[in-house]
Amino acid sequence: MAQEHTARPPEAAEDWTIRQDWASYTPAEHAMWDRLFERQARMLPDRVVPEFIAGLDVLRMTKPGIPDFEELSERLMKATGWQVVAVPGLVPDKVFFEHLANRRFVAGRFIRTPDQIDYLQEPDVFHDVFGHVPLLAHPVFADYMQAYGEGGLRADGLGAIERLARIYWYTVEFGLIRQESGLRLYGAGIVSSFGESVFALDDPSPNRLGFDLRRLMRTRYRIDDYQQSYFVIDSFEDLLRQTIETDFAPLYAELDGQPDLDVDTVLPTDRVHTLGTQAYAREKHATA
Ligand code: HBI
Ligand code: FE
Repeated sequence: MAQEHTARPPEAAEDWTIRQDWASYTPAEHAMWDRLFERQARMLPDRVVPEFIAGLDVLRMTKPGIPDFEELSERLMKATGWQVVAVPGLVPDKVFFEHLANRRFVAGRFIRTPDQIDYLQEPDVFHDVFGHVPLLAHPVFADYMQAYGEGGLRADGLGAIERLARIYWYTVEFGLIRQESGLRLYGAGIVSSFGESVFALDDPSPNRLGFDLRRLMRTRYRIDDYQQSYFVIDSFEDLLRQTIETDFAPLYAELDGQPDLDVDTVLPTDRVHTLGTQAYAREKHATA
């Protein structure tokens, strides 16, 4: 993960929020949003879960330019009681969870520059807002995000943040969902990435495995390239139910005795949607 802020910058409030200062975006910054938006909007309709497109619509995110968080929050508040607040970059885990538990999504206010169009380390406003916010208009997904924040606050006291971060990574950021029409994207890290939106569904390289909470919590992840395994949920309802019904404290203790799993491991117990060739990863990360 990108470098986290260690000290709260002076312009940030106690809870690390800053003003978005929407009026200060330049035409070039709005144009960058439009360019990214159009590229994704063209490709996503047959790939992303339909609830994502519905979210773009209800939140009026289809209008040009970087969204104004106040306006966006007003619409989101009516839909599911969530808000979007600006932060200076990555915030400490506890601050992050505290916001989610209170139905506030923290978003970067800056936008990538043209030389960073396909890769950047810190989440910018396009990743955070285009990637994450549409599904927050979906009642069940919205509840899942809050439950995740509450779970994070409890995990923080149990020294289990890394386990919980893996769940976030393989669901909220890089999750796939099974629908009648086939596999669809819902993870924000995928839907905000031009390359990964194709790779995650179509490339023969990665594994696509059935979602299993315990299994996810043992699985390492890569932050520097496309994922080598994606996990497929059956529905948002099922994801929420499993998260709410699981008593995590004993689970953390149990998992402490088990080895971590590598990014490309396939277990005999996995429900395999696709057994990946790992050709992309092997070529890209060859160390021999
Ligand atoms: N801060 N702004 C921001 N955005 C994140 O997604 C984020 C964060 N801080 C911590 C964090 N994510 C993760 O470590 C959690 O998923 C555990
Ligand atoms: Fe994200």
